[in-house]
Amino acid sequence: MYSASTALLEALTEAGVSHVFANFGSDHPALVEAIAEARARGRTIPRIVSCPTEMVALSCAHGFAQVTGRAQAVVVHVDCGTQSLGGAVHNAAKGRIPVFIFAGLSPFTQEGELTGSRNEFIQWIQDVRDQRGIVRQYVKHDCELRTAENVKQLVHRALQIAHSDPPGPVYVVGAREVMEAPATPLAIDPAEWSPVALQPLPEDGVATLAQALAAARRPLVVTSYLGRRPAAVDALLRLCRRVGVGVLESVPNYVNYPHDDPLYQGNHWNHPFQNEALAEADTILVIDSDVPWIPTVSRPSERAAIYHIDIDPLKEAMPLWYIRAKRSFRADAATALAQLDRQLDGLSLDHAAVEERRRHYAEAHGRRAAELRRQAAAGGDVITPEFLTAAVRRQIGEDSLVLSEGITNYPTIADHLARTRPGTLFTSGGGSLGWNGGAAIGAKLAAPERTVVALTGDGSYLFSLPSTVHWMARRYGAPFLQVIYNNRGWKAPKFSALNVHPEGYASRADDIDLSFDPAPDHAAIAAAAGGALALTLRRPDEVEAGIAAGLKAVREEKRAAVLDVWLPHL
Ligand SMILES: Cc1ncc(C[n+]2csc(CCOP(=O)(O)OP(=O)(O)O)c2C)c(N)n1
Ligand SMILES: [Mg+2]
Repeated sequence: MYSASTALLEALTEAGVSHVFANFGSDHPALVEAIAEARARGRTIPRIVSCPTEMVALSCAHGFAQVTGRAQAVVVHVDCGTQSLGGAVHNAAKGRIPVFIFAGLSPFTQEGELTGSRNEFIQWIQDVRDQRGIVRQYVKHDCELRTAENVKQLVHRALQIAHSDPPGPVYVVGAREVMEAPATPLAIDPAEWSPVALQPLPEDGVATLAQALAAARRPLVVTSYLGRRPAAVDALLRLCRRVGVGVLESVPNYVNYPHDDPLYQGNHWNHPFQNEALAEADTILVIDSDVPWIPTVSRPSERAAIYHIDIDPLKEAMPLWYIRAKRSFRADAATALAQLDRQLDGLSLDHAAVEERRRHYAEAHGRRAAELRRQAAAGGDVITPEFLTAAVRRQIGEDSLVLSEGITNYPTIADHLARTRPGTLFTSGGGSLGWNGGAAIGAKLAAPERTVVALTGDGSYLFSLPSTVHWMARRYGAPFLQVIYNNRGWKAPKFSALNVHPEGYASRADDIDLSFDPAPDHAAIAAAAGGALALTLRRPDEVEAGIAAGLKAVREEKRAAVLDVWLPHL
């Protein structure tokens, strides 16, 4: 039997999808049957990974794509499973993550007219008016498979859209009868469905930007997600060293620049003060950033000339967005930076000026490094997040893949991990908490030879559905080290409230409903669900040994480890 579902699996396999993160239901008999048939006949299909909750399934695909750049498939159950994807859809959309999501539709016949016709009560309940509407404002593309005859074309098309810049999630639905229907086998050349070519800068833009950077006194690059393509990091490093340009990361989602390079000027998040490098810059090149600065607290000088390169410079999906740029370009960062580098071959640079800029930035870099070393020292009898992160850095090695959902500790994690290699640190890129556990599994499945480390707030750990995550980690052989930055609750909303109302009632109240006391035994959840090594660390002298034991469990025993590390109370 060659059904629409056989065609779906075949198209995914041809397109290089190696994993299907699945949560099956009454809409999927044809797919379950096609999978079983393929296995029985020895046909290659993607690995099916059962995910007890959909939010975790999509987070797995998210982490996998961050490591490889490749979309994986997520299969969910009609409207209910689609809703249960929850905030993971927001994260994939905001984080520019390619992923193929497939959901069934309730059968559209009820008298047995077609194979797959209704035969369960729930098929009336789950028949909704606009299932695709549930996720439409978050996906790049949505479509319905209406006939078995063009399933392969529509799957390849959806993946082509998902992978074309800027990447994003796509959502495809098919009713039970359509997915059961016989299809005519069709040969397709996947090369004809490649993503669209990356966009370069226009020639006059290359000249303008190279000139502006070369002539500036304090040129600064501000970036957040340029490091999604490691090639762009190398290109940025070359350009900045050549011209003497500083680099400031704003809300970084990736490793955008090696932290040990003297031109690196740190990372700015919700810090409630003006960033110095930003204030003194006279020429600013914003490349790949959704939030280059927060004008109410930190902004460029009025006199600074701002230039902007982004694959989505208009941020069309955000109602409020502007940055006063002199020129704005829609272009791929790596391509644009390579063009600028070539343009500089034809310019005679003022070497003394380049040297002065390098020296200026190196001095600021040195001051910052000294301050970070001071912060990382042990803080008496409490475990500070700085001390913890520095210990994690020392033990995990430069090549480990780190997923950070540290929330109020995002800046500490970025600073004290001080990553030097592109593609070794990720955040979700979105704002819906709970990505880290699923993403860690996805990252491990994508790179089984690497050590995977998830750093999470205690709130974000609970949002990540740890019982699902740790059951999957054991079931699918995806062990990772998870470190919980446990401040016994939600510190971020406290920061938000006191920022707006510093002297209000909330500032004086004993309880503002944000603490988790008495705290759950977080690590024990993972032990119960997936046999993880579970450790709770309360004193600084337990930290090094705890991390070592966790890494040993992950690397040698091939089981996950959760370290619940008690930081000062929020
Ligand atoms: C799905 C979702 N629900 C609620 C929020 C609002 N929120 C932002 S940060 C935060 C607290 C996170 O707690 P934790 O992970 O422990 O980090 P901490 O703030 O303590 O550093 C909450 C509830 C959100 N961003 N996403
Ligand atoms: Mg917390």
